[in-house]
Amino acid sequence: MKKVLGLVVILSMMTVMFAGCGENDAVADTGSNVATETSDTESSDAAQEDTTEANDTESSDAGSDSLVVGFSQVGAESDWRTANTESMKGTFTEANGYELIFSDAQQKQENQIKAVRNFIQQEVDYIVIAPVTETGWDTVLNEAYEAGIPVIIVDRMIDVSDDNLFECWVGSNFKQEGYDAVSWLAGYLEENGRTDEEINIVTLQGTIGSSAQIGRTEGVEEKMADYPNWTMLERQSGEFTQSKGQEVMESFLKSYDDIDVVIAENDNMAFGAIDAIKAAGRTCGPDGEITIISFDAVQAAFASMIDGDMNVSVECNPLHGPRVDEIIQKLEAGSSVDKLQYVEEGVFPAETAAEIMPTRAY
Ligand code: GZL
Repeated sequence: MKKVLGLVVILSMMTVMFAGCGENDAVADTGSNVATETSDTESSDAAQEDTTEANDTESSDAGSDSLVVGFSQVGAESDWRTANTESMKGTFTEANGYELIFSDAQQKQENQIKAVRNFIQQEVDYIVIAPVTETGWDTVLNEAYEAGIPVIIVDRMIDVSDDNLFECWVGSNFKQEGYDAVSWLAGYLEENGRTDEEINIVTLQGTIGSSAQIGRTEGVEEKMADYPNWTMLERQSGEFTQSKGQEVMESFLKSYDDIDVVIAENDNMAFGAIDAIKAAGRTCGPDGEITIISFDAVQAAFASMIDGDMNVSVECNPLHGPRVDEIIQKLEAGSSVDKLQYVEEGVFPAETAAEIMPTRAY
């Protein structure tokens, strides 16, 4: 009710302020990198100005009886992240009974914390967070808890002192993804008569401290112990981006002349590694010198496998929107929800990429 009254006051003020403006003029840009569309929750834009310098924030149009969801997204660092954002924006629409306030934290936790405080200030109905890293969430989640706003975590996990600070988590089993990568490599080497060969591996890690990086690194490390003839030459973070992945791979190629396998903890870093390998006059992929193992399995990874550059991509499902919608509807109906909800995932090798790519949703 508070929100409706505030809205009437704000809209009256807006009528006076913009009397001479065209009907659909967007709300005046409130500062650099803030994409704010005209919405009937103009009061939220004033509150959002606190995060102007920190987040790209946008609100969708909505009716006053819509459920207001504040979503703090990591950033836009990868194809996977784009697909994840599209899934959330495609789900939390006015037609589905929602108003979405979306904030892009540009991969900085401090921006996510600002965005969550902004959501609390706006008295949203639900807060959804895709946390950039696992730690540092207790204080702001306590604030949301005190404000009585349920928090749902998607994608990466958080490490908090009390798991009552969030309703539930939807995401991937990252350690299992690491196990799957090792299982694929063992099978691939066996098929090629290389089971007993000395295998030298380098790893492009994701954002250090993110559960995707922690789980994939730990999963690979744990299962590699079963293969004493495999050596992990070095691991370094490529921060889940293509440019940094290429940069790190260039340094690996300068340091080691006997790399057999690259494990890239996401497809975009794999694309950067492939560019670096080719620029160095080397070859990769099923018919190349260096085997490329990646994670995410976005459509561009299938294209890379079809082009003969990448050997395999271990899927990481980004389509969390419908799952979160289902959770919110259950909570609205007073039902309980499972604390941890894993999404289904597979392993996609180059051999079947052409056949499967047309069926891929992202
Ligand atoms: C995984 C997700 C990771 C992806 C990357 O769930 O957190 O972050 O693997 C993305 O592509 O940047």
